Amino acid sequence: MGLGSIINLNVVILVLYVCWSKQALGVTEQEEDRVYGLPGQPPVNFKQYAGYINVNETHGRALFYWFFESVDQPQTKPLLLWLNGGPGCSSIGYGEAEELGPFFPQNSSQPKLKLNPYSWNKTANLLFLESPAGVGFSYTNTTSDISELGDTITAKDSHTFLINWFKRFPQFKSHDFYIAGESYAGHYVPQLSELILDNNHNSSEEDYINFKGIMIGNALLDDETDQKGMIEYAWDHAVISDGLYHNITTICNFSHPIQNQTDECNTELNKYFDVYKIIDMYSLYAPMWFSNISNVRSHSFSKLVLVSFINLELKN
Ligand SMILES: *[C@@H]1O[C@H](CO)[C@@H](O)[C@H](O)[C@H]1NC(C)=O
Ligand SMILES: *[C@@H]1O[C@H](CO)[C@@H](O)[C@H](O)[C@H]1NC(C)=O
Ligand SMILES: *[C@@H]1O[C@H](CO)[C@@H](O)[C@H](O)[C@H]1NC(C)=O
Ligand SMILES: *[C@@H]1O[C@H](CO)[C@@H](O)[C@H](O)[C@H]1NC(C)=O
Ligand SMILES: *[C@@H]1O[C@H](CO)[C@@H](O)[C@H](O)[C@H]1NC(C)=O
Ligand SMILES: *[C@@H]1O[C@H](CO)[C@@H](O)[C@H](O)[C@H]1NC(C)=O
Ligand SMILES: *[C@@H]1O[C@H](CO)[C@@H](O)[C@H](O)[C@H]1NC(C)=O
Ligand SMILES: *[C@@H]1O[C@H](CO)[C@@H](O)[C@H](O)[C@H]1NC(C)=O
Ligand SMILES: CC(=O)N[C@H]1CO[C@H](CO)[C@@H](O)[C@@H]1O
Repeated sequence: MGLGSIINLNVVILVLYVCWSKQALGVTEQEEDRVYGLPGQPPVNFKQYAGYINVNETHGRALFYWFFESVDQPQTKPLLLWLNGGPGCSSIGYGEAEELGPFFPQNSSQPKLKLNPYSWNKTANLLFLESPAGVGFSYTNTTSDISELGDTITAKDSHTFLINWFKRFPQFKSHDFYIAGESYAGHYVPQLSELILDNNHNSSEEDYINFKGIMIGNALLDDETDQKGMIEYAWDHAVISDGLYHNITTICNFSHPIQNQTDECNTELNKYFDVYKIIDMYSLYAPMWFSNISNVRSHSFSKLVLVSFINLELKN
């Protein structure tokens, strides 16, 4: 019996011991992830869980999640996965802590969380995922993974995450499942959706996901669609007039790269940009919050769009 087998045997004994002691204590992996309270957290009547799900054993990749049951009757509510964009934005730091999550951290000398009255937790069970590895609390034990990240790995790991998350939370497997996100999640959401749909066609019943729909805010899909969408949005929210909308849609061709638009088109686009000097394009009905952007006025559309996306990510 070589050293290897002694180590293997020890590992087996250790694994058996761990399994046995967990069972003896009646502790499941799900219960181990239960969060009973956070520093500075007001009392709440819903359950929350947080932890890691392994998505790739050989490379040691694990994704971090934070899950909130709906405030009442979680067993009757759908499950919603939320993804922030970037790429590189944390769904905990933005989605949970500033947008739709139940808790907003406060800037105070002591840890302090405020309840978010606009959280989506009344309607749905909320699952916030840090994705891909390297974002937020999600990690890999293989440093070279970080330079190989991209949409393909992100979608695949997120899919593996879901399969394994449902194994830890089997009571949610039959719930209607939705994916929502913003900005660069305009890539994440459809690509993960496609993987789920493909996999649902011929997966085992065990890996089937009861997938019902998607929602993307401020989606970054591709330049042409995004630019058309921004003009469309400005028009149907009465930010620009029928006349300007007509001029832009007849003069500009967004199939062309934005830096290749004609002078005639740019003249009309500048009128569109001028309006957003007095209206916050990310919150039309709220007072202006962001800094003076008129110094980018003369820059091209693409730069302004980029600035806008950066603004959004800073804000959201
Ligand atoms: C783990 O990740 C590596 C690198 O991303 C990939 O080559 C490998 O196929 C993955 N393993 C599994 C089981 O998906
Ligand atoms: C990463 O490495 C640490 C330290 O060896 C280990 O505890 C952890 O389980 C590994 N993570 C994964 C996902 O394999
Ligand atoms: C948090 O509060 C401290 C002390 O009042 C202040 O200096 C700091 O700028 C605040 N940070 C944010 C992000 O508001
Ligand atoms: C079904 O599984 C096979 C083998 O794994 C794969 O090649 C094929 O693409 C899958 N079909 C769909 C629709 O995902
Ligand atoms: C639309 O273009 C025409 C021709 O250049 C111009 O006279 C008109 O003022 C433009 N309309 C708006 C609302 O800018
Ligand atoms: C817009 O540009 C594309 C690519 O050059 C071209 O195929 C298309 O015909 C143009 N559309 C119009 C309405 O001119
Ligand atoms: C953009 O315009 C330049 C200069 O006219 C031209 O050389 C280039 O091919 C155009 N690019 C595209 C993708 O149309
Ligand atoms: C905004 O920028 C313009 C041009 O740089 C400057 O003239 C104007 O005073 C600035 N406005 C404010 C409120 O800072
Ligand atoms: C919209 C909504 O009902 N949000 C609730 C989420 O949960 C917290 C904590 O119970 C409530 O305070 C929010 O009102």
